[in-house]
Amino acid sequence: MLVSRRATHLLLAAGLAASSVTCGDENLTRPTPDTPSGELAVAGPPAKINMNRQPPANALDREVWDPSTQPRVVVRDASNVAVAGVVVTASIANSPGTLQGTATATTAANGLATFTDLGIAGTGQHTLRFTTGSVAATSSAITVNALPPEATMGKWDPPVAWDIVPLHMSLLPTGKILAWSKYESDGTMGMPRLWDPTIGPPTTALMVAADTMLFCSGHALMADGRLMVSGGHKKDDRGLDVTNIFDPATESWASGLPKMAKGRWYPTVTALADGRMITVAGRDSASAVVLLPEIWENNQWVRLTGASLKLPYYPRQFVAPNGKLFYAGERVKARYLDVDVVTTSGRGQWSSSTGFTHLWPYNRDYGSAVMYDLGKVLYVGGGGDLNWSTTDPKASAPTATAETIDLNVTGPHWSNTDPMHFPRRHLNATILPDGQVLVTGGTSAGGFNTLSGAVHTAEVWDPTTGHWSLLAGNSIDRVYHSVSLLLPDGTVLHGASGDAGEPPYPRQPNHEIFRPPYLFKGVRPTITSLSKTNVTYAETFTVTTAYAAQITKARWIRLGSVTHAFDANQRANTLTFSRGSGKVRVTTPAFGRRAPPGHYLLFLLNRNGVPSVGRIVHVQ
Ligand SMILES: [Cu+2]
Repeated sequence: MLVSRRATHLLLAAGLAASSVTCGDENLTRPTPDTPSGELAVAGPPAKINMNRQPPANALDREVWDPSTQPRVVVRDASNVAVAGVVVTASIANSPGTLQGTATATTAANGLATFTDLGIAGTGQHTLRFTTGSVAATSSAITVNALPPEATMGKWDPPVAWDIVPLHMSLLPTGKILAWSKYESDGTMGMPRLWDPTIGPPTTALMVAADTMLFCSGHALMADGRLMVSGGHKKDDRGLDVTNIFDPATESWASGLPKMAKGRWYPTVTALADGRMITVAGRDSASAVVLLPEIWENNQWVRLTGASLKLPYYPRQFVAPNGKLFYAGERVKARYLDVDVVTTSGRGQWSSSTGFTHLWPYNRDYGSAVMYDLGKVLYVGGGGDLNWSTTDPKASAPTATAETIDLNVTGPHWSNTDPMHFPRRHLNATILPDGQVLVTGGTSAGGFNTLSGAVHTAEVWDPTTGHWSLLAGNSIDRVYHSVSLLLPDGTVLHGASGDAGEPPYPRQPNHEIFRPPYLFKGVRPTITSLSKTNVTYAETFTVTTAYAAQITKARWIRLGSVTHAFDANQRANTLTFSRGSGKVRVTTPAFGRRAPPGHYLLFLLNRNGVPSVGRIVHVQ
């Protein structure tokens, strides 16, 4: 590249201005001033290019190399003066293969051109060539190895024992996990356990005794990070009217809280856009279905007398972008609930219209649903129990079908997506950092909980293609009362099953950890620090990361709180961000109806979908 002396001079000055932030670790000296006035030396055209840092000796197919092994070259003129502002182009020097990432880098004032996100697709031995103008340098060899099978299938760790069957499970803002069962191993009332995974295995979990039986309650995390637990177990099909709130800061349960108007057994609790909580459905202490939702506001429960509706157990419901509560199922007909409107019937109103229905024309009992991105719901599996208590049409076998519901359009709009490879009931759907949805466990057989149909093979759904991919299988039957929970490190805990008291459902006081394929694709971005962990809406904050140039996506997922094949707390947003030198600037959603206040796991991802470890961020 031929550059006029004047142009080179200007580029050199521009390069120097930038060098203080971009090249702090280089060990070359800057050109010395050659005139008494301090004017800078003016470099001639590039005459030499040399490797300053070699690419990795070994890498995986398509891996985005670590910043510490991204190649760097230095460009000098015929007099050994560093040349600034010239573009260096990288390419593969030999053998088939495709260079991935940004193949050009511009020299700074010290003549260094640093690449930031290179990788090679194509196995075998490669060298890279770096050229500028008519000069070129060749790197040392890079051996690119094929990805391991786990990069496609993921991997299950062996089972890990608990003292209880952790069939209700929540990830708390402290990173600890609160879980409870129906019974202790001696058959007495199940007591919650608080497990700190950094301390030891789940058997080291502390018992945090509750006054009442929390089995079959509904739960979700409040805006301040406490866990709201509504209702509980009086006896089978009969609920308690109690409210329990666990404070992760004091690691204790609040006492003396206002009760609900009705007992609730199998209700769903949801955090609303403004931080209020709502409890919907369940059966009361007399085993009657509770028709009126109750909303937690000003530290008490208020009945929504205008919103009487008969819904089956554990409604799959989400706050929609319009701020209303969206009931996605199990019933065929979906509905919106406006919690504040007042009609002649009272406060609160359900609305629906023609077309507010599943495409699969049966009740999706014990299917799972997730809001995997803003206003986008995946409802998958379910059905298969002809004895299920609903007036809706019922299927005799569980379904493999899945459908998406887009709440961002007026309508909303239902679409078929591909069916899973297995029909499933009692499955768990879990949002992954990369935007895909993992499905674990369940049974493919009809009837309430037929163990012979237990599905061990996991599957993952890609929202961009609508396809399901088969993953590795876990070792234990996990059907009714199984859970799955995304952990901050990007793995998924899949555990529990049984503990219902009836003999053919074996108790599974254990979990297995699933390591998704993205953990086998090489270098993982790391987050060094956050400028703040308490943020508000429409706020931009800084994430310090040496991987900034490799980040292609930022997402956050609300901490999970799961039971009975549904996580009432997880939901995800894709966040806007910009890349800077050594940092990424992330902007939070505009308001609570896009991301209800509370705690989220923030992930940064590279182009392979490899996520960082999640950092917990509190938005309010
Ligand atoms: Cu149950």
